[in-house]
Amino acid sequence: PQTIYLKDYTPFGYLIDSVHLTFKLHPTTTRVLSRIAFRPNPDATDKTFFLHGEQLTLISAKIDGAEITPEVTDEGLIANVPDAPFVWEAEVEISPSTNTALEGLYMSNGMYCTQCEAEGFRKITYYPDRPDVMATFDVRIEGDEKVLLSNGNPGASGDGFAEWSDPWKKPAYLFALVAGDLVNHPGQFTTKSGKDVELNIWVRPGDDGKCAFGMQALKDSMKWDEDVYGREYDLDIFNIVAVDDFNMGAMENKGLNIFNSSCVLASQATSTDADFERIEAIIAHEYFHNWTGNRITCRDWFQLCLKEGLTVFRDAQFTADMRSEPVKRIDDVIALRARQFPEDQGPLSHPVRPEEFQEINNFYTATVYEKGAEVIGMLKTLVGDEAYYQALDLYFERHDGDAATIEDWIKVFEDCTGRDLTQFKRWYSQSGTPKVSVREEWQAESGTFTLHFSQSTAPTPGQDVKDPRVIPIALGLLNPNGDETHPTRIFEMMEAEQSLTFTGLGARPIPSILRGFSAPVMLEQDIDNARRAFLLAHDTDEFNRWEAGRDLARDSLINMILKDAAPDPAYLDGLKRVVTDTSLDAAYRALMLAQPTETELAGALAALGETPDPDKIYAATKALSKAKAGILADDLHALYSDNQPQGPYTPDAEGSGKRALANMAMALLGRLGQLDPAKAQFATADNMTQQIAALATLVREGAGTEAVQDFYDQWKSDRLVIDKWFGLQAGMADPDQAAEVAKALTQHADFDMKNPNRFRATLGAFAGNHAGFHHATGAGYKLLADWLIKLDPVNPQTTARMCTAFQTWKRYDSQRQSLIRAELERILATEGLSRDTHEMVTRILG
Ligand code: B3K
Ligand code: ZN
Repeated sequence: PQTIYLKDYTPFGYLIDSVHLTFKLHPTTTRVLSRIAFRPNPDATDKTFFLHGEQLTLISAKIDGAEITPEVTDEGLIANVPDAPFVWEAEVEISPSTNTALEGLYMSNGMYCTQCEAEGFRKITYYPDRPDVMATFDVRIEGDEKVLLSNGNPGASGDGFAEWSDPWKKPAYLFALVAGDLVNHPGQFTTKSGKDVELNIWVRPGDDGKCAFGMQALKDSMKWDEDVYGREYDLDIFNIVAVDDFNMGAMENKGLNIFNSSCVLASQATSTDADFERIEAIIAHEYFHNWTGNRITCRDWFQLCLKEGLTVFRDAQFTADMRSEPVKRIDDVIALRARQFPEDQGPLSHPVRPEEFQEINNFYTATVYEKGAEVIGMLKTLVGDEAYYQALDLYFERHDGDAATIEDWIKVFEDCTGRDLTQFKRWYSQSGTPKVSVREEWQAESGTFTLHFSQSTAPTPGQDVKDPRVIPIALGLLNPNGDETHPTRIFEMMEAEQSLTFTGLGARPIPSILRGFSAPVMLEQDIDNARRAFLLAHDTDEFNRWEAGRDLARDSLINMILKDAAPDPAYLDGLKRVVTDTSLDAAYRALMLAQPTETELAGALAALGETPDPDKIYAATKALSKAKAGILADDLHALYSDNQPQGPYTPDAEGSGKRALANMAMALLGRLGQLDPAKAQFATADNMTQQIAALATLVREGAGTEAVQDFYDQWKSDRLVIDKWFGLQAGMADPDQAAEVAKALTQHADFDMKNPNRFRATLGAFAGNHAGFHHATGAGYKLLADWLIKLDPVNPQTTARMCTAFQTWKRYDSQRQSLIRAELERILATEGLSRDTHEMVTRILG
């Protein structure tokens, strides 16, 4: 396979003035007619006229009306063209119904839909399928379906056809088409300059009752982007469509966002509080792309974080504003550590802006998205809020209509602030998670307190030497009484070693370091449990307060695993105080009650140079939650009943926080053998949050057989709920039975490997069942590998993504390592393996 390099970028030899497309829809023989006005690009030296095209049957091609015979390969075509403006016309045939890769034009439940990012448009027609070639599109769709949609504003329509025209120049990856017998949930928004926008969420008949929440989220997003970033919507209409078969969450096509139905359909009965929050965030994310991604797009795919990091950062700000800022921050850091840290510390490590790839779809990663967002958060911290929004204004003003680069992005900050950001840019080019160590020095006689910081980053694939980065470290000081004497300030670390001194102190202070997780680093502090318990009780920074509890829990678990220690009383006492402190909000207390996952513990052990033993981790995790249940025994009933939200169900921060805390209490009661609350809740719940939490508690305690069947009978006609049913069983199965349980689920009549949601719900959840997946027999590894081999020819993108389940393989003992290696090699030896999976497995093997 061919490797593409950032350093090889050259502009395309031609510019496009306009694109006209006509689609004559048919499940197996759709015809696509294109008429494209090209002219030579004065800034390009290479004038090869190469158009991408894959899996297309070329019917005819013309230049300025004259039929030509281009040179066609598997990847595209080359033609001789005039050194002057010319019109390209082509007719191709494609087969949407046999397109199971879900890239290009495909069919899902009888409806036509598209996915073109990153390089799917080349499966629709011949085109320079690269983000720096931008054009206006006029589209005519001919088909019998009731609803025919494309990007932009609607034009003429009638019996069997509809026309759309998008006045904004866009790259082909933002093209979209939808055709089907859909119904709409309508809405309306008036922009701040008074423009009326028609809003629609299009769904299959029967799903129309699940659109109201998404519609409100869309309106909230539109308003928020006006208020916070001054960004207004720019078309007469904004359409969202829900499709069942979709490789990712959603896609920001101009004016026509296409969503995985799981990321837009919401109802009290079928969606959990977490689903509601996720749906709100994804709707916001895709909407925010209209400016950060669409109006300003990426010059090439190496710049992906330009739109994704920024848009994730923006959607996180939105969620923090809509809900709770500290809770959102804690959730994001948990996710970053669970998904990005392992990636950045293993064989798949790559810079936020990668410099090479074989298959770009493999780089829609936690590093590009989540670390990309962290980098923007650091930039904002360093320049301050005011300069941040000024720089963003300049970015929108200077680059509107551009296909931009990270250099362009950094330059607006430099121009606005006069700061030299050369060193900061290392965050985009250096991979790996920096480790920051802190040593304290206290001089009692002079009242001087010094923090000595040092930073280092371990080598990563292809990068042996790391240079010091700019690390904004938010910190404050408390005195021994627990009062904050020095509020949060930002220490800008720029050297490998650097110190910060405080003078005139009456007593040795207790520092609170890396508040709000101000940089995506691993902090190493030589502090004892008494100090952590103190911070858990007194820190004014809610993030660090949570972090102190988390550290205590983790260390306690590690001591239980490595030294057969008993659960740490300092942790349990501190936890009890926080969890029963009714002045703290319920969501925060629920977060405090949670403990590190088994996968996170495996990572923590590996970081200590220990080999994680999945069985011991499983046992310790269970033992710690029993100990928590024990110490909280007298409080659990009250925690459970006091936190039942009153009145009708609302998926807002307050209601979900209470349900989260009550459900935790229910789960802990389960650990004490008290299953009545769970049984009653399962029987009477009027919302999915409570129903599935009760089911999980029953299953966890080995008392769920009947409830699992009841749940299936109740929900068998709802695909999204049945995904949860598959996921819960595969994810929670007893480690010794997990591979069998997961295998049986893949043999269930409702298992459908062509549906990515179902595949992920089953095998993704199984891979997340740490002790089950890593069972010493290797049965888990074999099951996953078997299914990856089966799925690859059907859907390479989803297959490749799920290979990441193996990315941490070098953490484990040599026995497990050789079992995994054998499976990876078996996958690699599969004949006709996709480029996607080939690249992933090769990198994972290292
Ligand atoms: N931009 C899309 C992701 C496309 C993934 C292509 N493999 C969704 C998003 O980030 O908003
Ligand atoms: Zn995005």
